[in-house]
Amino acid sequence: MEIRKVRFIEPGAPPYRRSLLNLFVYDRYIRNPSTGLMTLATIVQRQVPDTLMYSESISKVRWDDCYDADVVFIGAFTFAAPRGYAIADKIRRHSKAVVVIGGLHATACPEEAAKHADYVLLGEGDETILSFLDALRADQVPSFDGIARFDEDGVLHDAGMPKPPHDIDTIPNRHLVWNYHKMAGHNTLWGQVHASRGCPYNCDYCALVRLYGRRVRTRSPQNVVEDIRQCIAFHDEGRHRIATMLWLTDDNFFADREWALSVLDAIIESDIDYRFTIQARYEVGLDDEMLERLAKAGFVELSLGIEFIDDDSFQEFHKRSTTSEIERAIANIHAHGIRARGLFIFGAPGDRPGVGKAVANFAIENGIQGMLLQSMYFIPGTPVYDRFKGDLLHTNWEKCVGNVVHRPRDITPRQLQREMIICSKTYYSWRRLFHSLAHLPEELAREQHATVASIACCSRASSSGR
Ligand code: B12
Ligand code: SF4
Repeated sequence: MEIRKVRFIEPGAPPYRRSLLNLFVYDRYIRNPSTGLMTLATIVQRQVPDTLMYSESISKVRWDDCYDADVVFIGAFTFAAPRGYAIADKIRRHSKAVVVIGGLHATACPEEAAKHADYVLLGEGDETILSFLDALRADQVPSFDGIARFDEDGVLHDAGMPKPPHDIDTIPNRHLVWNYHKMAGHNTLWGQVHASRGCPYNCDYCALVRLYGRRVRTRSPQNVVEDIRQCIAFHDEGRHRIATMLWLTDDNFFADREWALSVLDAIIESDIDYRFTIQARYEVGLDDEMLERLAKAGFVELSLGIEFIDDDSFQEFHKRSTTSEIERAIANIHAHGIRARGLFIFGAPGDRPGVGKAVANFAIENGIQGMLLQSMYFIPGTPVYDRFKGDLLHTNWEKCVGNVVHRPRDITPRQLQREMIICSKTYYSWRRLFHSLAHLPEELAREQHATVASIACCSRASSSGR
Protein backbone atom coordinates (compact mmCIF):
# COMPACT_ATOMS: atom_id res chain seq x y z
CA MET A 1 0.00 0.00 0.00
CA GLU A 2 1.03 3.58 -0.47
CA ILE A 3 1.56 5.57 2.72
CA ARG A 4 0.89 9.28 2.15
CA LYS A 5 -0.54 10.38 5.44
CA VAL A 6 0.17 9.27 9.02
CA ARG A 7 -1.47 10.51 12.20
CA PHE A 8 -0.43 9.96 15.81
CA ILE A 9 -2.94 10.32 18.64
CA GLU A 10 -2.25 10.57 22.37
CA PRO A 11 -5.45 9.96 24.35
CA GLY A 12 -6.04 12.29 27.26
CA ALA A 13 -7.65 11.31 30.53
CA PRO A 14 -9.46 13.63 30.94
CA PRO A 15 -9.29 15.10 27.40
CA TYR A 16 -8.36 18.77 26.98
CA ARG A 17 -11.01 21.31 27.88
CA ARG A 18 -10.75 25.07 27.77
CA SER A 19 -10.88 26.22 31.39
CA LEU A 20 -9.47 28.88 33.68
CA LEU A 21 -8.00 26.03 35.70
CA ASN A 22 -5.57 25.44 32.83
CA LEU A 23 -3.69 28.51 33.96
CA PHE A 24 -3.12 27.26 37.48
CA VAL A 25 -3.50 23.51 37.81
CA TYR A 26 -1.13 21.05 36.21
CA ASP A 27 -2.73 17.81 35.08
CA ARG A 28 -6.33 19.04 34.95
CA TYR A 29 -7.29 19.81 31.37
CA ILE A 30 -3.87 20.58 29.95
CA ARG A 31 -0.77 18.43 30.29
CA ASN A 32 2.48 18.00 28.42
CA PRO A 33 2.16 15.83 25.35
CA SER A 34 3.99 12.49 25.28
CA THR A 35 7.66 12.80 24.42
CA GLY A 36 7.70 9.16 23.27
CA LEU A 37 4.93 9.62 20.71
CA MET A 38 6.42 12.95 19.56
CA THR A 39 9.74 11.18 19.05
CA LEU A 40 8.09 8.52 16.89
CA ALA A 41 6.19 11.16 14.88
CA THR A 42 9.53 12.90 14.24
CA ILE A 43 11.10 9.65 13.00
CA VAL A 44 8.15 8.85 10.70
CA GLN A 45 7.89 12.38 9.34
CA ARG A 46 11.37 12.02 7.79
CA GLN A 47 9.79 9.39 5.48
CA VAL A 48 6.19 10.59 5.31
CA PRO A 49 6.08 14.40 5.22
CA ASP A 50 2.31 14.51 5.91
CA THR A 51 2.70 13.37 9.52
CA LEU A 52 1.00 15.09 12.44
CA MET A 53 0.29 14.29 16.07
CA TYR A 54 -2.74 15.09 18.22
CA SER A 55 -2.45 15.09 21.97
CA GLU A 56 -5.72 15.22 23.86
CA SER A 57 -3.72 16.83 26.66
CA ILE A 58 -3.31 19.87 24.42
CA SER A 59 -6.32 20.14 22.12
CA LYS A 60 -9.25 18.34 20.60
CA VAL A 61 -8.59 15.89 17.77
CA ARG A 62 -9.74 16.91 14.27
CA TRP A 63 -11.34 13.58 13.49
CA ASP A 64 -11.82 14.17 9.75
CA ASP A 65 -8.11 14.75 9.47
CA CYS A 66 -7.50 11.32 10.98
CA TYR A 67 -10.15 9.36 9.11
CA ASP A 68 -8.43 9.77 5.73
CA ALA A 69 -4.97 8.87 7.05
CA ASP A 70 -3.36 5.65 5.84
CA VAL A 71 -2.01 4.71 9.26
CA VAL A 72 -3.05 5.95 12.71
CA PHE A 73 -0.70 5.27 15.63
CA ILE A 74 -2.11 5.53 19.14
CA GLY A 75 0.13 5.49 22.23
CA ALA A 76 -1.07 5.31 25.80
CA PHE A 77 0.09 4.96 29.35
CA THR A 78 -2.11 2.83 31.61
CA PHE A 79 -4.28 5.67 32.96
CA ALA A 80 -5.25 6.66 29.40
CA ALA A 81 -5.63 3.17 27.90
CA PRO A 82 -9.48 3.02 27.98
CA ARG A 83 -9.66 6.39 26.20
CA GLY A 84 -7.03 5.09 23.72
CA TYR A 85 -9.18 2.04 22.99
CA ALA A 86 -12.28 4.22 22.47
CA ILE A 87 -10.32 6.35 19.98
CA ALA A 88 -9.03 3.26 18.17
CA ASP A 89 -12.56 1.84 17.92
CA LYS A 90 -13.88 5.15 16.60
CA ILE A 91 -11.20 5.39 13.90
CA ARG A 92 -11.83 1.79 12.84
CA ARG A 93 -15.57 2.49 12.57
CA HIS A 94 -15.13 5.58 10.40
CA SER A 95 -12.03 4.95 8.34
CA LYS A 96 -9.96 2.47 6.40
CA ALA A 97 -6.73 3.50 8.15
CA VAL A 98 -4.51 0.81 9.62
CA VAL A 99 -4.83 1.31 13.37
CA VAL A 100 -1.82 0.57 15.57
CA ILE A 101 -1.58 0.82 19.37
CA GLY A 102 1.71 0.96 21.26
CA GLY A 103 3.31 2.33 24.40
CA LEU A 104 3.83 1.20 27.97
CA HIS A 105 0.34 -0.16 28.60
CA ALA A 106 -0.08 -1.99 25.29
CA THR A 107 3.33 -3.57 25.89
CA ALA A 108 2.15 -4.83 29.28
CA CYS A 109 -1.28 -5.94 28.00
CA PRO A 110 -0.92 -6.82 24.29
CA GLU A 111 -3.95 -9.09 24.20
CA GLU A 112 -6.20 -6.40 25.65
CA ALA A 113 -4.89 -3.75 23.24
CA ALA A 114 -5.01 -6.04 20.18
CA LYS A 115 -8.81 -6.23 20.50
CA HIS A 116 -8.98 -2.57 19.48
CA ALA A 117 -6.34 -2.37 16.76
CA ASP A 118 -5.08 -4.04 13.63
CA TYR A 119 -1.65 -4.33 15.23
CA VAL A 120 0.03 -3.73 18.57
CA LEU A 121 3.66 -2.61 18.47
CA LEU A 122 5.48 -3.65 21.63
CA GLY A 123 8.34 -1.93 23.42
CA GLU A 124 10.26 1.10 22.19
CA GLY A 125 9.10 2.01 18.70
CA ASP A 126 12.08 4.09 17.46
CA GLU A 127 13.20 1.46 14.93
CA THR A 128 10.32 -1.01 14.70
CA ILE A 129 7.95 1.70 13.52
CA LEU A 130 9.94 2.09 10.30
CA SER A 131 10.13 -1.69 9.74
CA PHE A 132 6.38 -1.74 10.27
CA LEU A 133 5.76 0.91 7.60
CA ASP A 134 8.17 -0.91 5.23
CA ALA A 135 6.14 -4.10 5.62
CA LEU A 136 2.88 -2.28 4.88
CA ARG A 137 4.42 -0.64 1.81
CA ALA A 138 5.50 -4.10 0.59
CA ASP A 139 1.93 -5.38 1.19
CA GLN A 140 3.21 -7.86 3.75
CA VAL A 141 1.64 -8.70 7.10
CA PRO A 142 4.15 -7.26 9.62
CA SER A 143 5.27 -10.20 11.73
CA PHE A 144 8.69 -9.45 13.26
CA ASP A 145 9.61 -9.33 16.97
CA GLY A 146 7.56 -6.63 18.64
CA ILE A 147 4.26 -7.24 16.81
CA ALA A 148 1.08 -8.63 18.36
CA ARG A 149 -2.24 -9.03 16.53
CA PHE A 150 -5.34 -11.16 16.26
CA ASP A 151 -5.71 -12.96 12.92
CA GLU A 152 -9.01 -13.40 11.04
CA ASP A 153 -9.73 -16.55 13.08
CA GLY A 154 -9.37 -14.68 16.36
CA VAL A 155 -6.03 -16.28 17.22
CA LEU A 156 -3.53 -14.02 18.98
CA HIS A 157 -0.05 -13.83 17.44
CA ASP A 158 2.44 -12.26 19.82
CA ALA A 159 6.01 -12.21 18.56
CA GLY A 160 7.37 -10.96 21.93
CA MET A 161 9.54 -7.98 22.74
CA PRO A 162 11.82 -6.47 20.08
CA LYS A 163 15.47 -5.61 20.69
CA PRO A 164 15.87 -2.10 22.13
CA PRO A 165 16.78 0.51 19.49
CA HIS A 166 20.46 1.36 18.89
CA ASP A 167 19.92 5.01 18.21
CA ILE A 168 17.84 7.06 20.64
CA ASP A 169 19.35 10.43 19.71
CA THR A 170 16.15 11.78 18.16
CA ILE A 171 15.20 15.32 19.13
CA PRO A 172 11.39 15.42 19.09
CA ASN A 173 9.94 17.99 16.74
CA ARG A 174 7.47 19.68 19.07
CA HIS A 175 5.87 21.54 16.17
CA LEU A 176 4.41 18.24 14.94
CA VAL A 177 1.87 18.32 17.78
CA TRP A 178 -1.26 20.10 16.64
CA ASN A 179 -1.83 23.36 18.59
CA TYR A 180 1.05 22.68 21.01
CA HIS A 181 2.87 25.83 19.99
CA LYS A 182 -0.21 27.92 20.78
CA MET A 183 -0.53 26.39 24.23
CA ALA A 184 3.17 26.15 25.08
CA GLY A 185 3.17 29.47 26.95
CA HIS A 186 0.98 28.14 29.77
CA ASN A 187 2.83 28.35 33.04
CA THR A 188 1.59 24.90 33.96
CA LEU A 189 3.46 23.31 31.05
CA TRP A 190 7.12 22.68 31.68
CA GLY A 191 9.47 21.73 28.92
CA GLN A 192 10.48 18.08 29.03
CA VAL A 193 13.54 16.25 27.75
CA HIS A 194 14.16 12.52 28.15
CA ALA A 195 17.87 11.73 28.02
CA SER A 196 18.29 8.04 28.92
CA ARG A 197 16.34 4.81 29.14
CA GLY A 198 16.60 1.79 31.42
CA CYS A 199 17.40 1.40 35.11
CA PRO A 200 19.68 -1.14 36.80
CA TYR A 201 17.32 -1.53 39.79
CA ASN A 202 14.30 -3.78 39.81
CA CYS A 203 11.62 -2.46 42.19
CA ASP A 204 8.62 -4.78 42.29
CA TYR A 205 6.08 -2.13 41.29
CA CYS A 206 8.05 -0.59 38.43
CA ALA A 207 6.48 -1.02 34.99
CA LEU A 208 9.35 0.86 33.37
CA VAL A 209 12.10 -1.71 33.82
CA ARG A 210 9.75 -4.15 32.09
CA LEU A 211 9.53 -1.77 29.09
CA TYR A 212 13.07 -0.38 28.87
CA GLY A 213 15.01 -3.15 30.60
CA ARG A 214 17.80 -2.85 33.16
CA ARG A 215 20.59 -1.91 30.75
CA VAL A 216 20.98 1.85 30.80
CA ARG A 217 21.12 3.49 27.36
CA THR A 218 22.02 7.12 26.97
CA ARG A 219 21.84 9.92 24.41
CA SER A 220 25.00 11.84 23.58
CA PRO A 221 25.50 14.89 25.85
CA GLN A 222 25.58 17.23 22.83
CA ASN A 223 22.31 15.80 21.56
CA VAL A 224 20.70 16.26 24.99
CA VAL A 225 21.91 19.87 25.20
CA GLU A 226 20.55 20.62 21.72
CA ASP A 227 17.19 19.11 22.74
CA ILE A 228 17.17 21.27 25.88
CA ARG A 229 17.95 24.35 23.81
CA GLN A 230 15.12 23.63 21.35
CA CYS A 231 12.72 22.79 24.16
CA ILE A 232 13.38 26.08 25.98
CA ALA A 233 12.99 28.04 22.73
CA PHE A 234 9.72 26.26 21.98
CA HIS A 235 8.16 26.99 25.37
CA ASP A 236 9.49 30.47 26.05
CA GLU A 237 9.65 32.04 22.59
CA GLY A 238 8.24 35.57 22.84
CA ARG A 239 6.29 34.73 25.99
CA HIS A 240 6.30 36.04 29.52
CA ARG A 241 6.10 32.94 31.63
CA ILE A 242 6.16 33.16 35.42
CA ALA A 243 7.21 29.62 36.20
CA THR A 244 9.98 28.59 33.87
CA MET A 245 11.46 25.22 34.55
CA LEU A 246 12.64 22.33 32.40
CA TRP A 247 12.12 18.77 33.54
CA LEU A 248 14.65 16.08 32.63
CA THR A 249 12.15 13.22 32.81
CA ASP A 250 14.57 10.28 33.04
CA ASP A 251 13.66 7.67 35.60
CA ASN A 252 17.23 7.27 36.79
CA PHE A 253 19.44 9.87 35.10
CA PHE A 254 22.25 9.13 37.56
CA ALA A 255 22.45 5.38 36.87
CA ASP A 256 25.41 5.98 34.52
CA ARG A 257 27.37 8.37 36.72
CA GLU A 258 30.10 9.34 34.25
CA TRP A 259 27.59 10.06 31.52
CA ALA A 260 25.41 12.09 33.93
CA LEU A 261 28.44 14.22 34.85
CA SER A 262 29.26 14.72 31.18
CA VAL A 263 25.70 15.91 30.41
CA LEU A 264 25.88 18.37 33.32
CA ASP A 265 29.26 19.59 32.08
CA ALA A 266 27.84 20.07 28.60
CA ILE A 267 25.01 22.17 30.05
CA ILE A 268 27.46 24.22 32.12
CA GLU A 269 29.71 24.81 29.10
CA SER A 270 26.77 25.81 26.89
CA ASP A 271 25.16 29.25 26.95
CA ILE A 272 22.01 27.79 28.53
CA ASP A 273 20.96 29.64 31.66
CA TYR A 274 17.83 27.98 32.95
CA ARG A 275 16.19 26.23 35.92
CA PHE A 276 15.92 22.46 35.89
CA THR A 277 14.26 19.74 37.90
CA ILE A 278 14.95 16.01 37.74
CA GLN A 279 13.90 12.73 39.36
CA ALA A 280 16.46 10.89 41.45
CA ARG A 281 17.09 8.05 43.84
CA TYR A 282 18.43 9.11 47.23
CA GLU A 283 22.07 8.10 46.50
CA VAL A 284 22.66 11.21 44.44
CA GLY A 285 22.12 13.19 47.63
CA LEU A 286 25.25 11.59 49.06
CA ASP A 287 27.37 12.39 46.00
CA ASP A 288 28.90 15.83 46.62
CA GLU A 289 30.56 16.10 43.24
CA MET A 290 27.27 15.41 41.46
CA LEU A 291 25.36 17.87 43.66
CA GLU A 292 27.90 20.60 43.01
CA ARG A 293 27.67 20.00 39.30
CA LEU A 294 23.84 19.96 39.42
CA ALA A 295 23.71 23.28 41.25
CA LYS A 296 26.15 24.83 38.80
CA ALA A 297 24.13 23.60 35.80
CA GLY A 298 20.93 25.21 37.14
CA PHE A 299 19.18 22.31 38.84
CA VAL A 300 17.12 23.88 41.59
CA GLU A 301 15.21 20.79 42.61
CA LEU A 302 15.52 17.01 42.89
CA SER A 303 12.33 14.92 42.91
CA LEU A 304 13.27 12.04 45.16
CA GLY A 305 11.48 8.71 44.76
CA ILE A 306 11.32 8.22 48.52
CA GLU A 307 8.20 6.02 48.26
CA PHE A 308 8.02 4.71 51.86
CA ILE A 309 9.12 5.85 55.30
CA ASP A 310 9.80 2.44 56.85
CA ASP A 311 12.49 -0.09 56.02
CA ASP A 312 10.07 -3.03 56.04
CA SER A 313 8.27 -1.61 53.01
CA PHE A 314 11.55 -1.08 51.16
CA GLN A 315 12.36 -4.74 51.69
CA GLU A 316 8.85 -5.87 50.85
CA PHE A 317 9.08 -4.32 47.37
CA HIS A 318 12.82 -4.81 46.76
CA LYS A 319 13.46 -1.08 46.74
CA ARG A 320 17.10 -0.67 47.72
CA SER A 321 16.78 2.19 50.24
CA THR A 322 16.75 2.85 53.95
CA THR A 323 14.98 5.67 55.76
CA SER A 324 18.10 6.87 57.56
CA GLU A 325 20.12 7.08 54.33
CA ILE A 326 17.30 9.02 52.68
CA GLU A 327 17.23 11.51 55.56
CA ARG A 328 20.99 11.96 55.33
CA ALA A 329 20.71 12.48 51.57
CA ILE A 330 17.97 15.12 51.91
CA ALA A 331 20.04 17.11 54.41
CA ASN A 332 23.02 17.04 52.06
CA ILE A 333 20.91 18.09 49.05
CA HIS A 334 19.70 21.09 51.06
CA ALA A 335 23.27 21.89 52.07
CA HIS A 336 24.04 22.29 48.36
CA GLY A 337 21.22 24.80 47.91
CA ILE A 338 18.96 22.38 46.01
CA ARG A 339 15.34 21.74 46.95
CA ALA A 340 14.16 18.18 47.60
CA ARG A 341 10.65 17.21 46.50
CA GLY A 342 9.30 13.90 47.80
CA LEU A 343 7.42 11.25 45.81
CA PHE A 344 5.57 8.80 48.06
CA ILE A 345 3.61 5.57 47.57
CA PHE A 346 0.74 4.61 49.87
CA GLY A 347 -0.76 1.13 50.22
CA ALA A 348 2.14 -1.02 51.43
CA PRO A 349 1.06 -3.96 53.62
CA GLY A 350 2.37 -2.16 56.72
CA ASP A 351 0.22 0.95 56.20
CA ARG A 352 -2.23 1.49 59.07
CA PRO A 353 -4.51 4.33 60.23
CA GLY A 354 -2.19 7.24 61.03
CA VAL A 355 0.09 6.68 58.03
CA GLY A 356 -1.05 9.97 56.45
CA LYS A 357 0.11 12.08 59.41
CA ALA A 358 3.33 10.05 59.67
CA VAL A 359 4.28 10.65 56.02
CA ALA A 360 3.41 14.37 56.25
CA ASN A 361 5.48 14.70 59.43
CA PHE A 362 8.41 12.95 57.77
CA ALA A 363 8.25 15.45 54.92
CA ILE A 364 7.90 18.45 57.24
CA GLU A 365 10.66 17.36 59.61
CA ASN A 366 13.06 16.78 56.73
CA GLY A 367 12.24 20.12 55.10
CA ILE A 368 10.89 18.53 51.90
CA GLN A 369 9.62 21.18 49.49
CA GLY A 370 6.60 19.65 47.71
CA MET A 371 5.03 16.19 47.77
CA LEU A 372 3.53 13.84 45.17
CA LEU A 373 1.32 11.17 46.75
CA GLN A 374 0.17 8.08 44.94
CA SER A 375 -1.46 4.88 46.00
CA MET A 376 0.27 1.79 44.62
CA TYR A 377 -1.00 0.75 41.19
CA PHE A 378 -0.61 -2.69 39.69
CA ILE A 379 0.41 -3.07 36.07
CA PRO A 380 0.25 -6.55 34.53
CA GLY A 381 3.79 -7.89 34.13
CA THR A 382 5.05 -6.40 37.39
CA PRO A 383 5.72 -8.60 40.45
CA VAL A 384 3.24 -6.53 42.50
CA TYR A 385 0.50 -7.33 40.02
CA ASP A 386 1.12 -11.07 40.29
CA ARG A 387 1.19 -10.89 44.08
CA PHE A 388 -1.79 -8.63 44.65
CA LYS A 389 -4.08 -9.30 41.68
CA GLY A 390 -6.57 -11.03 43.98
CA ASP A 391 -6.80 -7.84 46.07
CA LEU A 392 -7.58 -5.42 43.24
CA LEU A 393 -10.81 -3.45 43.55
CA HIS A 394 -11.15 -3.27 39.76
CA THR A 395 -9.08 -2.95 36.62
CA ASN A 396 -10.54 0.31 35.41
CA TRP A 397 -7.17 1.65 34.31
CA GLU A 398 -8.43 5.24 34.27
CA LYS A 399 -8.45 5.13 38.06
CA CYS A 400 -4.68 4.49 38.15
CA VAL A 401 -3.91 8.16 38.68
CA GLY A 402 -3.00 7.97 42.35
CA ASN A 403 -6.27 6.64 43.79
CA VAL A 404 -6.44 3.54 45.95
CA VAL A 405 -7.16 0.63 43.61
CA HIS A 406 -6.60 -2.37 45.92
CA ARG A 407 -7.51 -3.74 49.33
CA PRO A 408 -4.47 -3.14 51.55
CA ARG A 409 -3.74 -5.62 54.36
CA ASP A 410 -4.23 -3.59 57.54
CA ILE A 411 -6.48 -0.73 56.49
CA THR A 412 -9.63 -0.37 54.37
CA PRO A 413 -9.31 1.21 50.91
CA ARG A 414 -11.58 4.06 52.00
CA GLN A 415 -9.48 4.77 55.09
CA LEU A 416 -6.26 4.66 53.05
CA GLN A 417 -7.69 7.17 50.59
CA ARG A 418 -8.58 9.34 53.62
CA GLU A 419 -5.02 8.99 54.94
CA MET A 420 -3.70 10.37 51.66
CA ILE A 421 -6.02 13.36 52.00
CA ILE A 422 -4.94 13.83 55.64
CA CYS A 423 -1.32 13.72 54.50
CA SER A 424 -1.93 16.33 51.85
CA LYS A 425 -3.92 18.58 54.20
CA THR A 426 -1.31 18.34 56.95
CA TYR A 427 1.54 19.13 54.61
CA TYR A 428 -0.25 21.79 52.54
CA SER A 429 -2.02 23.39 55.51
CA TRP A 430 -3.04 27.06 55.69
CA ARG A 431 -0.96 27.39 58.85
CA ARG A 432 2.16 26.22 57.01
CA LEU A 433 1.35 28.43 54.04
CA PHE A 434 1.06 31.56 56.23
CA HIS A 435 4.19 30.58 58.13
CA SER A 436 6.11 30.18 54.86
CA LEU A 437 4.85 33.50 53.53
CA ALA A 438 5.84 35.23 56.76
CA HIS A 439 9.34 33.76 56.52
CA LEU A 440 9.73 34.14 52.75
CA PRO A 441 12.43 36.84 52.84
CA GLU A 442 14.60 34.76 55.20
CA GLU A 443 13.99 31.64 53.11
CA LEU A 444 15.02 33.42 49.92
CA ALA A 445 18.09 34.81 51.57
CA ARG A 446 19.02 31.38 52.90
CA GLU A 447 18.46 29.77 49.50
CA GLN A 448 20.55 32.45 47.82
CA HIS A 449 23.28 32.03 50.40
CA ALA A 450 23.29 28.25 49.95
CA THR A 451 23.37 28.60 46.16
CA VAL A 452 26.23 31.08 46.29
CA ALA A 453 28.05 28.79 48.71
CA SER A 454 27.59 25.81 46.47
CA ILE A 455 28.66 27.72 43.35
CA ALA A 456 31.75 28.95 45.21
CA CYS A 457 32.35 25.38 46.24
CA CYS A 458 31.92 24.21 42.61
CA SER A 459 34.35 26.76 41.23
CA ARG A 460 36.87 25.68 43.87
CA ALA A 461 36.30 22.09 42.79
CA SER A 462 36.80 22.87 39.11
CA SER A 463 39.83 25.07 39.72
CA SER A 464 41.43 22.23 41.64
CA GLY A 465 40.84 20.09 38.55
CA ARG A 466 38.43 17.65 40.25
C1 B12 B 1 6.69 13.03 31.72
C2 B12 B 1 5.76 12.17 32.51
C3 B12 B 1 4.50 12.69 32.83
C4 B12 B 1 4.02 14.04 32.34
C5 B12 B 1 3.59 13.97 30.88
C6 B12 B 1 2.99 12.67 30.46
C7 B12 B 1 3.05 12.42 28.98
N1 B12 B 1 2.07 12.91 28.26
O1 B12 B 1 4.00 11.84 28.49
C8 B12 B 1 2.89 14.36 33.33
C9 B12 B 1 3.46 15.24 34.44
C10 B12 B 1 1.65 15.02 32.76
C11 B12 B 1 2.61 13.01 33.93
C12 B12 B 1 1.50 12.78 34.71
C13 B12 B 1 1.19 11.56 35.24
N2 B12 B 1 1.92 10.46 35.20
CO1 B12 B 1 3.61 10.37 34.30
N3 B12 B 1 5.32 10.17 33.64
C14 B12 B 1 6.14 10.87 32.91
C15 B12 B 1 7.49 10.16 32.69
C16 B12 B 1 8.41 10.57 33.82
C17 B12 B 1 8.22 10.35 31.39
C18 B12 B 1 7.43 10.02 30.10
C19 B12 B 1 8.38 10.02 28.94
O2 B12 B 1 8.62 11.06 28.37
N4 B12 B 1 8.99 8.88 28.58
C20 B12 B 1 10.03 8.79 27.59
C21 B12 B 1 9.55 8.22 26.26
C22 B12 B 1 10.71 8.18 25.29
O3 B12 B 1 9.11 6.89 26.48
P1 B12 B 1 7.63 6.39 26.18
O4 B12 B 1 6.66 7.46 26.39
O5 B12 B 1 7.42 5.14 26.92
O6 B12 B 1 7.65 6.07 24.61
C23 B12 B 1 8.39 5.03 24.01
C24 B12 B 1 7.70 3.64 24.03
O7 B12 B 1 6.78 3.45 25.06
C25 B12 B 1 7.08 3.49 22.69
N5 B12 B 1 5.75 4.04 22.45
C26 B12 B 1 5.04 4.95 23.13
N6 B12 B 1 3.86 5.19 22.52
C27 B12 B 1 3.82 4.43 21.42
C28 B12 B 1 2.87 4.30 20.43
C29 B12 B 1 3.09 3.44 19.36
C30 B12 B 1 2.06 3.31 18.32
C31 B12 B 1 4.30 2.70 19.30
C32 B12 B 1 4.58 1.83 18.18
C33 B12 B 1 5.26 2.81 20.31
C34 B12 B 1 5.01 3.68 21.36
O8 B12 B 1 8.00 4.16 21.86
C35 B12 B 1 8.45 5.36 22.54
C36 B12 B 1 9.85 5.69 22.08
O9 B12 B 1 10.68 4.60 22.31
C37 B12 B 1 7.01 8.68 32.84
C38 B12 B 1 8.11 7.71 33.17
C39 B12 B 1 8.65 7.12 31.86
N7 B12 B 1 9.92 6.84 31.82
O10 B12 B 1 8.00 6.91 30.88
C40 B12 B 1 5.91 8.81 33.88
C41 B12 B 1 4.69 7.86 33.81
C42 B12 B 1 4.24 7.75 32.41
N8 B12 B 1 3.66 8.54 34.57
C43 B12 B 1 2.97 7.76 35.25
C44 B12 B 1 1.87 8.18 36.06
C45 B12 B 1 1.25 7.13 36.95
C46 B12 B 1 1.39 9.49 35.98
C47 B12 B 1 0.23 10.08 36.76
C48 B12 B 1 -0.97 9.19 36.91
C49 B12 B 1 0.80 10.51 38.13
C50 B12 B 1 -0.24 11.05 39.08
N9 B12 B 1 -0.48 10.35 40.16
O11 B12 B 1 -0.82 12.08 38.85
C51 B12 B 1 -0.09 11.36 35.97
C52 B12 B 1 -1.24 11.16 34.96
C53 B12 B 1 -1.71 12.46 34.43
C54 B12 B 1 -2.68 12.35 33.30
N10 B12 B 1 -3.93 12.12 33.59
O12 B12 B 1 -2.29 12.48 32.17
C55 B12 B 1 3.42 6.32 35.12
C56 B12 B 1 2.49 5.51 34.23
C57 B12 B 1 2.40 4.07 34.62
C58 B12 B 1 1.69 3.31 33.56
N11 B12 B 1 1.78 2.02 33.63
O13 B12 B 1 1.07 3.85 32.70
C59 B12 B 1 4.84 6.49 34.57
C60 B12 B 1 5.33 5.38 33.66
C61 B12 B 1 5.79 6.68 35.79
C62 B12 B 1 6.04 5.45 36.59
N12 B12 B 1 7.14 5.46 37.29
O14 B12 B 1 5.35 4.49 36.68
N13 B12 B 1 3.57 12.13 33.65
S1 SF4 C 1 14.71 2.83 40.85
FE1 SF4 C 1 12.89 3.79 39.88
S2 SF4 C 1 13.11 3.41 37.65
FE2 SF4 C 1 14.52 2.03 38.74
S3 SF4 C 1 13.40 0.11 39.01
FE3 SF4 C 1 13.05 1.29 40.89
S4 SF4 C 1 11.17 2.48 40.48
FE4 SF4 C 1 11.90 1.70 38.48
